[in-house]
Amino acid sequence: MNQQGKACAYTNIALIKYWGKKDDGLILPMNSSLSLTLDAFYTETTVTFNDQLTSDEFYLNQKRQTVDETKKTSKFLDLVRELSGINAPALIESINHVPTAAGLASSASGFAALAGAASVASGLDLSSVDLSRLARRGSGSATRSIYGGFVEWQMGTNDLDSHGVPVETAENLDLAMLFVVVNQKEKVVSSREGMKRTVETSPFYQGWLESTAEDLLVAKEAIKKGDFQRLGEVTESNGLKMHATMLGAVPPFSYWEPATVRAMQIVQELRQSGILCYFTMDAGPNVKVLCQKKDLPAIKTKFETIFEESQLIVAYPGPAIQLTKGAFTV
Ligand code: 2P0
Repeated sequence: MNQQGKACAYTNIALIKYWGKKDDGLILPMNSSLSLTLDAFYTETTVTFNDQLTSDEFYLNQKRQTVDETKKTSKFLDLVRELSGINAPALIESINHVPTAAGLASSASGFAALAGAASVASGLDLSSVDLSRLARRGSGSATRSIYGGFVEWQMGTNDLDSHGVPVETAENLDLAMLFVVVNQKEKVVSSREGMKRTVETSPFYQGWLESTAEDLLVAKEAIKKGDFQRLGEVTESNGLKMHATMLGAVPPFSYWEPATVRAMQIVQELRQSGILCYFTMDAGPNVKVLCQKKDLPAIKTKFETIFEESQLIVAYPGPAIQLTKGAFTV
């Protein structure tokens, strides 16, 4: 047996954040979230089920991963084996296309590509909804990387109804995102650990949940109407509120560094000078600036006065996952 599938999935950045799980095993979130899939960072993965192998073999960027580094991938493939009735181990070859020194390695594109490649290789003919549900079991943010453009991850109530859904988008929203890479080092608190600690200990978490539901409605309405300013304002506010919950956790933590705050100030200065742009940060110090394409040159020029050119990466809205059936030999 030698069954192969290939997938290319793009990463996404949440404008309305996912922060906290109500079910750690199934990865069911505490709140619905909304993201933009981007073209600049993606993962290409090939999965080959082969009963000649004695165990799963995982190569990331052409480097063989240790048994320990392969565990999360194998656990995910066990799900696919269970669904498809395949028992064979797999060869997993994955290339992360992230610009050098970006420090933005993403589990979103990684698990979306793995879900896509493995489901094709195993002969599972999944709908986008079912593929999104499957990707969710690897990593929450991967749920959204099955679709292109704006995507809502509807939290649902169980394994069946928690998945991504494309968001109705006005045609005039001509968007871009500038990544300001502050630090590329491994984060001290993983997002998985950080969100768990926040849910369990932060007194601000309840306030986050209540206001994020409202933020989601505002963001969807702004996207539908093509209201960039409203979308930007709610994006910036939602990200700040997520980071505020971490300061209330026990022990408290923050991902910000001095350069993170400096980048936030630059965005405010740009706005004061009449250029609309808005920041958001994830579980790390890097800053993402949401803007309209027409303003990108001026925004980039301003950031170049403080940051190195190599710290600035431009991205545009990106496509849905692409699947290819590989060689099929028995
Ligand atoms: C998001 N983040 O919505 C949020 C905002 C980080 C901050 O999804 O535990 O790697 O695998 O479900 O998806 C990062 O967390 O976490 C994330 P798991 P994931 O993009």
